[in-house]
Amino acid sequence: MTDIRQDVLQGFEQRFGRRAQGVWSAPGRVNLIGEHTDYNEGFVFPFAINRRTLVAVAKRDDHVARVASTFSDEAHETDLLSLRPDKLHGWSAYPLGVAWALGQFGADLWTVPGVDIFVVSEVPVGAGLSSSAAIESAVAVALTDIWKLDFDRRALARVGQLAENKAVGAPTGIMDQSASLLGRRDAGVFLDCRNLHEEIIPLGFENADLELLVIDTKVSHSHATGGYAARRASCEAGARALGVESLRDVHVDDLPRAQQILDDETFRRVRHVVTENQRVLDTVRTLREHGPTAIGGLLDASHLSMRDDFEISVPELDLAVEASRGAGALGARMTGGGFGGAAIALTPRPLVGAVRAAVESAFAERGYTAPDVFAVSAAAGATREE
Ligand code: GAF
Repeated sequence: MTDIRQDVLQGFEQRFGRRAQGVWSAPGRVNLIGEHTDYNEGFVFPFAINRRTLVAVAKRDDHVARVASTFSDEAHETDLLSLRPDKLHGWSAYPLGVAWALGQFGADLWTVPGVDIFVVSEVPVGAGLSSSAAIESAVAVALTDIWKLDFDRRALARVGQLAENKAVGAPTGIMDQSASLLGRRDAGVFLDCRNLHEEIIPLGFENADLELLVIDTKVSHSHATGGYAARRASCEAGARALGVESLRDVHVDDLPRAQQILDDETFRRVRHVVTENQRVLDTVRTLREHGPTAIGGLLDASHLSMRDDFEISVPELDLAVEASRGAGALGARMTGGGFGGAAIALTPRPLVGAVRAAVESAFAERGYTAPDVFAVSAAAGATREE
């Protein structure tokens, strides 16, 4: 048994004074490409990573749900029958928000048993690797099993998204939960966010002797405040002004007309989304036709679009991208919602040390907090561990 499985079982026993019924897990994610396209009904291409959140769960003989974890002293307790998303607070909004959201999707919270849930995570919080989707997805699969519900993974992704939107208060899309639930080893999840049709695409990093480095800038961000919602609102305003249901319906060829109709800022937001959708399609095609060493330019272009058009980068992310490219990474970009978090750098394995050193020394020179640089690989999605 791995250490983290021991931790979650022991933590459960210490906190609740009995044994857990089972352990479930779900991974964080890296988005290879396709940023702020999900809520515009566009394309994304993330993968689940080899860092997971584990939950140990046992049912109770009443209607109470209790949650506790290793990352917070705060434990929470609520009656399932009086769960309200606006009454949840702190980290418990993630697991208890999922219990509430399952009810919204048809689970009968009057008949299911109460539960004790203990959470342990190796997905860093605030690093842009979606520790939130990892908790939501782990709890979603655990409760689905314990409560004997008949929800498929796409429905569970929507459950996690609803919890995030209503209980956590972040107006996010469907990408992170989809990656965490649908991920496969060594493969990316190419998702059409309009119909949630997914295709599992082999990444081939290992055979090409490549590492995907994550550079956690330590600039913490939250999507429940500010910039994320503002970007989403700009996209919706752009779609309305262009007379389309969503920006998915705008194509690269339509951009000159869009520029005549929209104000400069809205146009640049729209241009990011429209060109990013195209870059996702190009990345998938290039990967298939020429392999992963050929996708670097698309990653670079994505970063520039987020920096200049969507304006969601920060100086630390730009520096991470610049320094890793300068030291030989094939392509690099910020990943996730932006305003902090992590960059990724697709790096030939022999250059990993040089890229890490270049990023660390560039950060030190500017007086930035030391970044955390580590390799991730594509891993399986949410599962029952035991
Ligand atoms: C965050 C959100 F949760 C996702 O839904 C997505 O919009 C992403 O930012 C940006 O691509 O991770």
